Amino acid sequence: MTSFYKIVLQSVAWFPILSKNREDVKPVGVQLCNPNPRILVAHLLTPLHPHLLSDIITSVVNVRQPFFPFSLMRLLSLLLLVSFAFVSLSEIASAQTKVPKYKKIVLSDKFHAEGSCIGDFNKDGIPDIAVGHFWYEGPDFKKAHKFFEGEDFDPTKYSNCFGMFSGDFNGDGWDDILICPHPGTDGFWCENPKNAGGLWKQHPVSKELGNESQDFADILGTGRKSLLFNRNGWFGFATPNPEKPYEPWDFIAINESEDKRYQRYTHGLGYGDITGNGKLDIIEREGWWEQPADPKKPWKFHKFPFSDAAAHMIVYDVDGDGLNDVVTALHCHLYGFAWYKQVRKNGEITFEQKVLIPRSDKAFDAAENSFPKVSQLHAFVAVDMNGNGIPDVVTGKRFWAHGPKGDVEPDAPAMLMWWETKRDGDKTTLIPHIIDEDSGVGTQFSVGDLNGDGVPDIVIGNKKGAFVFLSEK
Ligand SMILES: [Ca+2]
Ligand SMILES: [Ca+2]
Ligand SMILES: [Ca+2]
Ligand SMILES: [Ca+2]
Repeated sequence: MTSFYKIVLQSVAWFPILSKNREDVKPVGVQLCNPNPRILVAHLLTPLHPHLLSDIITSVVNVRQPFFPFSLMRLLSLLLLVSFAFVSLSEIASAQTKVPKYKKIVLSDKFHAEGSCIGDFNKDGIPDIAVGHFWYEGPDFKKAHKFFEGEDFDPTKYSNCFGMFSGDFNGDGWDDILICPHPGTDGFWCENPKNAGGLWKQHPVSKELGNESQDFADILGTGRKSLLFNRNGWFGFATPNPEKPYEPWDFIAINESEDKRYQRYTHGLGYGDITGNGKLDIIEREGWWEQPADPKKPWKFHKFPFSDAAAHMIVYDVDGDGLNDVVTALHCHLYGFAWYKQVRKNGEITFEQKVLIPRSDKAFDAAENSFPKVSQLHAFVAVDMNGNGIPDVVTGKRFWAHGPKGDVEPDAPAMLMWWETKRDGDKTTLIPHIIDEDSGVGTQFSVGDLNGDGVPDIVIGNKKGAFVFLSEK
């Protein structure tokens, strides 16, 4: 052990810096407070996920210790910070190739929903999850609570839940749940009864809530998320009004005149800053809509053929050139997956297609084509899976989207996978990693850190059941 580490470790052994402030870094704090230097060194040399590192840095910077003079505290905190930063450099480099491992938890083998969400529904500080009409208590998700009407649905047909998003929609401090039911029917949110049990009271979000895979994001940058969907000829987003939380959400249409393309089963939407001016634009399969200075005025449409039938369309800078790119299914009921590199030609924005899985309505030989053989990518989430600070993409096969005979190779393995963003000059691409071959996705799913290790966990609801993929070492 270097003398530098000795000084730092002996210092931190005397006071509980980290365990005081943040529940989610407690395991590290407990180890750091242990006066046994071997444990401390072991921990410092254990690969640190960069998410966790940022939490630790936050905790150190925010530390308050009444027993030490401020300057000494600050010095010790800085020493600790420097030591973590020193160790982290090599860890960040190694994390780039680190593939997360998962334990599969089967919550149910019944078909309840094709969506899921994450929230703290009993307000005990531990993340819980919901799949269809049940929410499950963390951290083990064994105890289920029914919160709206549902049943064990026939997997050859459809459920009453295509998407779910959690948030505190009435501002009472408790996480509520938004339900996107069968496309084209009325969307609603369920009010958290604050541990009172029973079914949750329902409130309207929108009539005729359309699109097969909706999304939920802070489109206007106000700190309040909006539901992105389409409604009977109109494409736009609805936001809860804090003054009137129990009334239907305020809908802003981005198209100027009614358009029959926007119907209950429309495919494809997403959001991201395409122009680079800090405002989120909205993406659809036939182009993108530029956010104007006044978002209530019509948005400018830029035509571009991204996809024949998309699901969630993901926007981030894939190749790291400073321009945001688009990742999408080419057809979410057949084969086809691509990313589109944004390029500027004479100041105009356009895109170059980079195929990841070819667009095909027939089965093809994966080995011959060197593409993974997976069809029906009907739900997507962008998240940094390996902790290198660059978003990756989680997706999978929507199992039995149209029943056992309705789609290409309906009984092929129901893959759940993530695609690692691999930047390498002109050869930037996304590399597939299979998480599971007997689950897949539905029309929406959720990713978040359920067990506090800084590694994203995945919650799935689909026709095979309800599943959690929990990260493990
Ligand atoms: Ca909880
Ligand atoms: Ca609430
Ligand atoms: Ca780019
Ligand atoms: Ca985790």
